[in-house]
Amino acid sequence: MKLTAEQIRSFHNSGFLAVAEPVLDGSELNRLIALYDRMFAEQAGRADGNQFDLAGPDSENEPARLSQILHPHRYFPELRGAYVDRLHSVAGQLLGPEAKTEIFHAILKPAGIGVRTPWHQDEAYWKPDRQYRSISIWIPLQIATEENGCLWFNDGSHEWEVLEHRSIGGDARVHGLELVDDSVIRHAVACPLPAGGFTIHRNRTAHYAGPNLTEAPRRALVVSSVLPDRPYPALRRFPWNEVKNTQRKMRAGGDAGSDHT
Ligand SMILES: O=C(O)CCC(=O)C(=O)O
Repeated sequence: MKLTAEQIRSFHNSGFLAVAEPVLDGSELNRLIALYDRMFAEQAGRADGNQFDLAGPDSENEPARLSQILHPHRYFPELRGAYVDRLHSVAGQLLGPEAKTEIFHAILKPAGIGVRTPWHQDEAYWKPDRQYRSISIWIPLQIATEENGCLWFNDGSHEWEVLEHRSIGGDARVHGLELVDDSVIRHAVACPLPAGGFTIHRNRTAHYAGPNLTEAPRRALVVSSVLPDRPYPALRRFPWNEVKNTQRKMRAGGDAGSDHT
């Protein structure tokens, strides 16, 4: 899969790119959907803190409204496939040959009850003492629309510092983060996609997805590609992660704080 010069230029200018040409064919899509639904039905990774409700207190008694599984291929290795190699070659065109590519997470907005993913920058989840250069490739396993929760990006926000975040709703039991002041979002672009199409965004690009208002689940798989991180050249703190007190962290034995969403 080769990006055009215009796509590469647009990605570097805007901090995101939507590619409508599917990276998955019909049989790969069907295979991945079957695995995906099994994985979420079994709550793969829950005991390790890798499956949780990103948008709520993640209690055992309530259905997750934004269910996430980090590193899902550790539980379902069959999730890997030739599409990861195809995406690695796309990532190489943006980050260069040193980039390493792997499935990163799966995120499910259930039919009807799936809530919004508030505006955030991925780097806000990570370790503040490291400097990152990475991309996330978000692939819907069905059509993604404004009604079921396609991604939106704020054009140019990859150039921002990491802005102040907090746990969603200011509730430290919630793993998911949101920008404290989302009035900075002035150039939001919705990116609807066909099944198997994909968006690409940088580690600081501010992004959002609306609630799932449809009768069908919104399934998305995320592959990430990273260059080696380096020490951050100044003292930096992300206090919103220091005060988090999540069930997933407890299940992981207290060590699940800086994982990516
Ligand atoms: O799928 C979503 O709702 C949000 C995904 C996201 O924030 C990400 O992959 O970085």
